[in-house]
Parts: sequence; C-alpha cells; structure tokens
Amino acid sequence: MRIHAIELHRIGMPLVRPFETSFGVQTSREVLLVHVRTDVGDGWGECVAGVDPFYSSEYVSAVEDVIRSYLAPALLAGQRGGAADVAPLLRFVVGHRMAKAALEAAILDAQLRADGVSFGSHFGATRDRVDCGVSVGISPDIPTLLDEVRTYVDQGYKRVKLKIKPGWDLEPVAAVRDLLGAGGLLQVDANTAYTLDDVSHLRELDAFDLLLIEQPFVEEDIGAHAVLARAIETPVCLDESIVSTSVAVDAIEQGATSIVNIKAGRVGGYLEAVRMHGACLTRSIPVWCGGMLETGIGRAANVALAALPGFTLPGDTSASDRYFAEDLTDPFVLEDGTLTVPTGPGTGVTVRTELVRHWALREPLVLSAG
Ligand code: NPQ
Ligand code: MG
Repeated sequence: MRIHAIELHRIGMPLVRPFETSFGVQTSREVLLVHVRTDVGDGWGECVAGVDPFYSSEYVSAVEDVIRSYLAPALLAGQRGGAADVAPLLRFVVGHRMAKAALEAAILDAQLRADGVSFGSHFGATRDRVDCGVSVGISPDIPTLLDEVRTYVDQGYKRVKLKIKPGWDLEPVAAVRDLLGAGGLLQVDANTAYTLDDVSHLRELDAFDLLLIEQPFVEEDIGAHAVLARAIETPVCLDESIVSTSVAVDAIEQGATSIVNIKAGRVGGYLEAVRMHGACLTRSIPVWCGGMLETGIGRAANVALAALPGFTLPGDTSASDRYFAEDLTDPFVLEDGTLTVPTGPGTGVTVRTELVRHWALREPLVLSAG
C-alpha cells in the first residue's frame, strides 16, 4: 500500500449532556479524525485524545503536531506494507500512542475495505453482538444521578459504571445499588482520584458487591494498586496504567489488576489491543472494552474488538445517543442491551462527510509526500 495523503479533521460535536469525571467536565467532544488516501482506497480513523491533557498526557493539539511533524512524514516516506507495518515504522517516536493508533486505524480501514474484510473478522471476533454497559458521570446530586441511571436501565444497558472521586463515592454507589437491586451489574471508575491513604475508605465499597474498581491511583503507581488489591474484596481493574501488553502482563503478575480495561487508543492501536486480549485470555484475566466518547467511527471499531472471546464483561460501548444527538455515521442503536458488530468491509460504517464539514473547527490539515 502507498499512502498519498493524510488529512487531519479537527471537529467539535455537542454532547447530549455534560460528562463529569474526577478530572473535569466535558460539554462537547473535540475530536481529531484521520482520513488517509492510499493507492487501494480511503480509510478513516478516530483519535481518542481529549482536548486537554487530563485523562492522559496526549491531547488534540499535541496529536496534530506529532502527526504533522513526525508520524505522517515517516508513513508518507516509508509505507509500502499494510497496517501491521505502521507500529514498527512509528516506533522511533516515544509514546504518543493515541496519535499512532488513529493513523493505524485509518490505514487498517483502507486496507480491509480494499480486501473486503471487516474489522471484526480481521481481529478474530466470535460474536455478532456485544453486551453494552454505560458510563455515568458525576452528578450535581443523588436524585439527578438516579434519574440518569434510571433512563439507562430503561434503555436496557446491562451494566452501570459510576464515576467516583473523594466526596462522591459511598453515597452515590449505595443509592445506585439500591436502585439496581442485588443482581444489577455495577462498577466504579475513579480516574486516579485516590491515594494509598484512602485504602480503608475504599474498603467500604466492598459492601456494594461491585464488579470492579477502575484506576483508583495515578497511572505510574502500579505497585500501589497491588497493595490495594490485597486489602479489599472488590476486584481492581487498571485503565490509564495499561499502555502496552507488556505493562498489562507485569501488572497482572504483580497482582495489581485482575481484570483489564482495553482501549485501543491508549495502547497504540487495535492490533496491540488484540495482542493484549490474547495475553489476558491466556492468563484467564477477563477484559472489557473501554470507551472514550467515540463517534461512530471509533465506536464501530470498538464494537468489533469487543466481539473477541475474552471480552466477557459488558464494555463502555454505549449507543451513539448516550453521547450524541447526531453521529458521524449511522447511529449505533441499543437492542436488548447489545450493539451489532458491523460486518461490512473495514469499520463497516460510512462517514457522513457533510457532518465532518459542519462540525469542522478549522480547515483540514492535508499532509502529503514531497
Ligand atoms: C474512562 N471513559 O474510562 C474514560 C474517561 C474519559 C466512558 O468513562 C474526552 C476524552 C472526554 C477522553 C471523558 C469513560 C473523556 C475522555 C472521560 C475519557 O476512564
Ligand atoms: Mg477509566
């Protein structure tokens, strides 16, 4: 494959409601899309980086810059193989996994469209539908939270994840456990808001029969999570810390994570995510597919990934309308708490380019050889 051009589209999409986490409030989703033009056809990839470096050190402007200055020139000069060659070609740049993942996804989309193969078949999907959970932001108060959770339960979501932080943890969790009843699947995500000083407080969450607690401590403190895991009953699940398969294996071996949240953007691409899934499956570690407020482009790829056999817990693969009144693709619609895995070539979705233009925050940046 030869890449003729890489176009970067920076767009802003309104969210249906503000989404608050321990690191801040989002009222719209500013997102970078990668459109590649190759000799075998076009492909689209979505970058999961946020507009600010609050979830991860990567953020949209940094992604644009590293692609323009380093990653795109390397691909435009050297790319003759396919998507599997992208990560090795880009290894000379340290980190910037979300930027690399978006490029690899776009190239994989172009390649698989040309070959007539879907993301799901290419990854080794074994299901045609995936169970969906929903991530619920921090609310102004408990009644507002319960109203929101009730709408998701009514829509059929199979699992609820509550965002927590110090001062917003035991009470909302108790209230939602009450609402869901004993059998309802419930988990929490702290996005690094706690420290080892909070171990005895976090142990109180054991009363609520949670599936897991996600990323209570900062990403570098994998050892601290192992300490917590030994001190509480609730399984500990790492998100931000897990940036590669080797880090995942180390964290599992240390006892820091007994369940893994897999996000392709965070680990440098879908191909690395598939490898991580394999490493976890071999070790009998359940995995689930995380979410980053993706548009239909990233959502399609996530749903394909979540159809692999080791994804045994419902993911943050929510329907389009959880975040957007209108999506960049045909919307993903919940049916019996599941989404259908696309079967068309590549991501299997068609990008509504008029909406890409409508939500554009500036002219696309066009990078080409020479
Ligand atoms: C998580 N996602 O699992 C993330 C956090 C998150 C669905 O809970 C812009 C960019 C906004 C990245 C909001 C969910 C974001 C973001 C939340 C990531 O930790
Ligand atoms: Mg998380």
